Amino acid sequence: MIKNIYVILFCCISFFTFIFLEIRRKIMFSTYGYIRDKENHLILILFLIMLLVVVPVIIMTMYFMFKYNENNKNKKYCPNWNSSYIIESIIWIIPIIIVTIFSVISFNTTKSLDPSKYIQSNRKTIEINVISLDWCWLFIYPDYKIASINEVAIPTNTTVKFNITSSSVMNSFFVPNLGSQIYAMPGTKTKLYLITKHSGIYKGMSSNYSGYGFSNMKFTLLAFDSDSKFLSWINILKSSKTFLDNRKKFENLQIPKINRKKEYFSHVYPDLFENIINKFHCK
Ligand SMILES: [Cu+2]
Repeated sequence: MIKNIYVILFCCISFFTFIFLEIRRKIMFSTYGYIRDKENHLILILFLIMLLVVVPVIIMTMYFMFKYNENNKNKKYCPNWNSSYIIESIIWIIPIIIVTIFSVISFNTTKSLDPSKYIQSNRKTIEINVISLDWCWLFIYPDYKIASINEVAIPTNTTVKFNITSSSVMNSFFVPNLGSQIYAMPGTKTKLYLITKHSGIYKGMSSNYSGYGFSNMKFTLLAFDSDSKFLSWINILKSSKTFLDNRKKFENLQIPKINRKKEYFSHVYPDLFENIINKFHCK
């Protein structure tokens, strides 16, 4: 009787674990980006392969509980049993095969999702320069010579190329719902390609701890499904009264500040991004 309770308990725990994973999957998999879709696909495949291990283990556990139960009159008692080549082979070969499959799939997918790899789309690539500061994000549109703080806009289904650097310590550029993350490093330019599939407001952040004001170092990514909406956002920036037209104004931005509000600049002096990278190199 007590043994049966354990079985029921075991089944219940398995069932609820499954439900929990299912809910978690639903939340995790509500995504909107090309890269993130591929990542989810990888997670799902690995999850299914893992079930090939988990499900037999659950079944075998239950089977052994019944088979070697003291009430089972048909059980075979073999106190001198010491080894079995069949069992040894199974417990070594199957894990080796599974780990090999895991490694090959993970390696290939990870390699194909290299953030600096160009993603094809049938529209003109938009380039955005990103500078991480203490503790905010500065986005520069070199084609329009405008900039914004803590807000960036892109059109959907368009390849966006982010050139990323840091004017301070190391940070990490990350829009969780769209996929890949890449470091923003002083003196270095990193590249990240993204494509948004649906319009909306996305949360962006730094996923690399960088000091006191780090927890508020967040930005908003606006994805517009039409060029006119995107251009009207650009025009809002262009009509801003604040400029980023000299070195002095940029230095003001470099003063560490917590919880900086979004800001728009209608003019940015040329080569700002390159200057930031070069300031860390010896003259
Ligand atoms: Cu680094």
